[in-house]
Amino acid sequence: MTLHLRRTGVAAIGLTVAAGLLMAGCSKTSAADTTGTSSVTSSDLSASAHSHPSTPNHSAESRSKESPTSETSTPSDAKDADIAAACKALMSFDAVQSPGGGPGGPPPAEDVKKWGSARLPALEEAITKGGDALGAYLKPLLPVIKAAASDGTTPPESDELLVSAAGYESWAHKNCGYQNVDVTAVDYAYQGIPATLKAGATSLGLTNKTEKGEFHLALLARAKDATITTVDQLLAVPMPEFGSKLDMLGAAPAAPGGAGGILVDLKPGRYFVLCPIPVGGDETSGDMHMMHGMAATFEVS
Ligand SMILES: [Cu+2]
Repeated sequence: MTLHLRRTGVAAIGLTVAAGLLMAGCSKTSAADTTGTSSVTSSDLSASAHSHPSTPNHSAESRSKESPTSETSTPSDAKDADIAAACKALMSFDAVQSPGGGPGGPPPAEDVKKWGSARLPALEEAITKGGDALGAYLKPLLPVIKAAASDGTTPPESDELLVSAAGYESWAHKNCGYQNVDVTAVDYAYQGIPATLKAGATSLGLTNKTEKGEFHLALLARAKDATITTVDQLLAVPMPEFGSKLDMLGAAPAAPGGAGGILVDLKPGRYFVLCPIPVGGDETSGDMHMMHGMAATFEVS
């Protein structure tokens, strides 16, 4: 299976999907390349979405069952682990925003190198401190991040990597004691996003309960223009400028029936959660879930 959808939109908006593994700009699509020179266009935003079968390994069910089982079944491991240090490392890992690609192209190797180099120490720290349960999720990421750091290799599309990312996010959600936000994605809305959240370390988990078999994403962003405080105001921004008006903080991708997450240190202010996945997987329409209700906002105080 391919992961086109996971990089969808998000990628094109110049940010990374969730774990940041699925890097931006690699969409070969840009089919409707009516794109101008602006860094983000509607065709970029809707690039490369395909309906995607569910990834059974990290279904919503397994998210709630698998991790606790593996974690609680290794008490000796837990004793040796330094959970707080591992959590801090994961937070740092997620905080590195990946380079955006140019329209229709992958990010420059130099940018990928910087991204990989910034992430590698955090990943190694999390593997060292987190114990076996967390390590099992993180180790598949290691060669990918190393390759990015050493020669600027863009991470491949891979279900295994997505499952790894979902796995460590889920581990953090259960073990780090951060402010947890549990969001459910339906077609097309987010459920469970509170109007206000406290500042500080936060784990946002996304569970995809699509009935249309569509991928969903929780793209966390802040508007650069502080006068934009509502979803309507934000969505009124013309698509060619849309991406450039946002600071992207991360994205949680979730396959149908699956889950994803983001770790983020929230600062006071207004935040938006958006799903730029194209409706029905139609890459060329420019019609995205966020235009049909899959957009939310919250205030951090
Ligand atoms: Cu969606």
